[in-house]
Amino acid sequence: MARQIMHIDLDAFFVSVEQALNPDLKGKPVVVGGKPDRRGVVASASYEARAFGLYASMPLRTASRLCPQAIFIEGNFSKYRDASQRFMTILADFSPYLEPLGLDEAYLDATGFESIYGSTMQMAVAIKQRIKDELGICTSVGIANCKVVAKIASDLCKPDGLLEVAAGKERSFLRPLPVAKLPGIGKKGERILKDSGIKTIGQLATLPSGVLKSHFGAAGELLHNYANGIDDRKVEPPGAAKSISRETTFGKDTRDSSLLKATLHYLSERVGSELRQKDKLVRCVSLKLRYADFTTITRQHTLSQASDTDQTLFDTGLKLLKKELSQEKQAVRLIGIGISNLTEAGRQLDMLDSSAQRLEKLNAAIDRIRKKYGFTAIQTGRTLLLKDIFPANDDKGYTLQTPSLSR
Ligand code: TTP
Ligand code: MG
Repeated sequence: MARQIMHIDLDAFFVSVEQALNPDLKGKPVVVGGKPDRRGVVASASYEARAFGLYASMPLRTASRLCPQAIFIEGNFSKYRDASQRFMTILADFSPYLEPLGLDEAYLDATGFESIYGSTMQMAVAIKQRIKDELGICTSVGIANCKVVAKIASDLCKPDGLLEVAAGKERSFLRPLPVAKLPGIGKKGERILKDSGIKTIGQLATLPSGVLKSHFGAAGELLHNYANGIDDRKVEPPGAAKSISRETTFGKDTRDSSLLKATLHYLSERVGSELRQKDKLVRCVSLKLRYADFTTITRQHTLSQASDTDQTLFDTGLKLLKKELSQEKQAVRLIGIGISNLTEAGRQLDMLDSSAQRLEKLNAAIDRIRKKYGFTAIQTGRTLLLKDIFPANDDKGYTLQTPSLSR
């Protein structure tokens, strides 16, 4: 099932708070940032002020020249902090899967909530209405199957907008937009791309990821994915027991089962090592695969007993891998393993299970040796294959081919 991610952003936030507290300011060109005779820049401009060409970060003097009738306000951060807290509290009423980004925006995972509200669209309408009723502020909401598309959608439909990008339409939605709309492309990135004749996200999407890597380094692969409407990032509530994952993109798409297994084993070891460092146990193991045509799947399995051993992670991942590859014939571009649902390691292992105990001891011993001598000091049978494929790199382990994604 496609995910339903919302990006929610308050319109002209600082100005809207001032307008809610002083209705005389409504419908007028208003600037928060300071008086126009001051050095300093516009922090927030009302949409009426934007009609005169004003925008955030513009010097106040320039703003007052372009729009002399604008009302300039110093601003008061504690008011904005209070409004922000109330905004986030309203959102949390709608879904616990909430990830605040700064003061006036958040991602919300609404997958599975359709049945409660009728549709994600109707849920978004209800959210907008409550914010309007309780804070007196307009909001814009983007809905899509991933974060990056939802964020671009909310930006495009401002102010007081609501825009849903239907699953499967991500690429056609992004295609005509200027590259600057893509998060991560700043002024410099825009210039580099313009020099190569790339103006739209659609043009960017068709560039081979290698070309983007040469311009943007490790971020190139990510940009390539974003431009194609691919973004697997989860909505991560703050403070929640985070998931741990490791993934890598192969230099060349592959169906070679030894290479897939070896890589999966290596990634399982890396995940397991971090899990034990955090002194946690895990119940939910997931495998992620991206195929040659960029279709990306994740498959999950819940363990009957919480565990922290590399072997359990690998065995579970391998089962999921075998099942998945028996149904899909394409070559694999990326493989990853992740764990979620972390619990405190209360040593819940069944102490009668001597093989579980042995594995636990073995993993602890391997971790100690690796801590002392580096990750590649010990190689288990399966990862030995990697030795011939990827160069070992001090204590960080093998250098996988996309370090950005291998974390
Ligand atoms: P934004 O959401 O970027 O801007 P906005 O809410 O004013 O306008 P809109 O979302 O409708 O385009 O930023 C939120 C607040 O953060 C903004 O009201 C003021 C503050 N801010 C600054 O102080 N300086 C800045 O350069 C920017 C961009 C924002
Ligand atoms: Mg905003």
